[in-house]
Amino acid sequence: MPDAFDPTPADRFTFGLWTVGNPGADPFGGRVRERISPVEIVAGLAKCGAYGVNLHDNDLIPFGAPAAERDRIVKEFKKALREHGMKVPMATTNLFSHAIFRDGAFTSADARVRAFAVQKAMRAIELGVELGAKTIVFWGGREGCETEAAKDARDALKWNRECMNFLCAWSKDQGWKLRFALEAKPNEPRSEIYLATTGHMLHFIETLDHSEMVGVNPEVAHENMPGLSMVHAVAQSMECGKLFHIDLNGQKIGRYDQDLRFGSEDLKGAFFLVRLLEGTGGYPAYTGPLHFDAHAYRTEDVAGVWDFARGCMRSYKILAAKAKAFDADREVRQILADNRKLGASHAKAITRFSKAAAMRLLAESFDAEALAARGHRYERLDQIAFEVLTGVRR
Ligand code: GLT
Ligand code: MN
Ligand code: MN
Repeated sequence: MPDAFDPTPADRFTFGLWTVGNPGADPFGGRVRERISPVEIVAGLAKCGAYGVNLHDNDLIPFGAPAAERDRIVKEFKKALREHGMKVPMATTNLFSHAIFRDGAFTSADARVRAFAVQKAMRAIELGVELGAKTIVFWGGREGCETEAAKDARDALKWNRECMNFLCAWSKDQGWKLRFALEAKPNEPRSEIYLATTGHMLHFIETLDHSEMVGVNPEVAHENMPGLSMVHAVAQSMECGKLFHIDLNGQKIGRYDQDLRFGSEDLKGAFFLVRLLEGTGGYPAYTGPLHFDAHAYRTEDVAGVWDFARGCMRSYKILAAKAKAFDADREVRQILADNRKLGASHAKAITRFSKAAAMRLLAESFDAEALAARGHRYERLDQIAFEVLTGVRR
């Protein structure tokens, strides 16, 4: 039975070809289900109510395919997109599967490999542009090392910067209004990863020639696997105008990159993330595509893959409704307003430095014991979040 949580294209949900197309292989066993072809994925996702599909160059076109084969595949794929009204908002480059990238792509010690990687990214970007993509994601899977004896991490950073600068300048020279989004993953597949977190990426971006066109693509799993907060990574990215794209999924802390169905783990984390993205707490909402970088459990057959895809989208919408309810709750609003009100007289004292403000502040006397004695009512707030989430409180 359709209900208010069934997705529609207006919800802006997207999946990668590599996500629903994942046939369940892992390092310990081969695939467990048929590979769903790109054309079938487009049809299947459209049927589920998705807005679009994203891809790596090699999700669609095999590595090294001759030009004629490339053109035939792209033509067929575009036809499917047209027929099903599906968009390709984001494209990316596979700079990790082929053995040539065993020592990295943009950070390979071999300059010929770095040049090849940039050329491959250029071709992937051309493909993305041809399909209508506005965002290009860079996940440097092999950018790292096993031993520090291999190269100085400062060289790796410089090489990475050179490649990004080259690609930004080339994209601008082509007259494209593309945005690049850098994705960090901390724990795999190299032993040590360069630029391991969204925070590392945010600083690296500021060192680029065209930093204005470069932002981040944080992923739930990648923040949670080392125990970091996705909510904080996304909040910081939003606050500095750098949340260009997002990878939604589920993850247990401390494990490998699980890429589980969105909402299936850390329900409260997912709830506060959706609340942030939807802007129900006050700040402007994120308006870009909502991409699921996840895949079905290895236990599933193809029918289970579509259960998985629908589940990701429904869970997001259910959490969006819960976020709305939480922020409309009178008691929640009251507690938050009370906490703000208490400090109001002092908020101005430190917003802007002036000699006079510094003098005033130094002359001020605070009753530290009285301030320390006050409870903040966060236990109550969190319990309300729990009760809203579990449906006990409406
Ligand atoms: C790979 C990785 C993802 C990235 C994809 C884009 S590929 O699955 O683990 O998190 O987003 O390159
Ligand atoms: Mn992942
Ligand atoms: Mn990802």
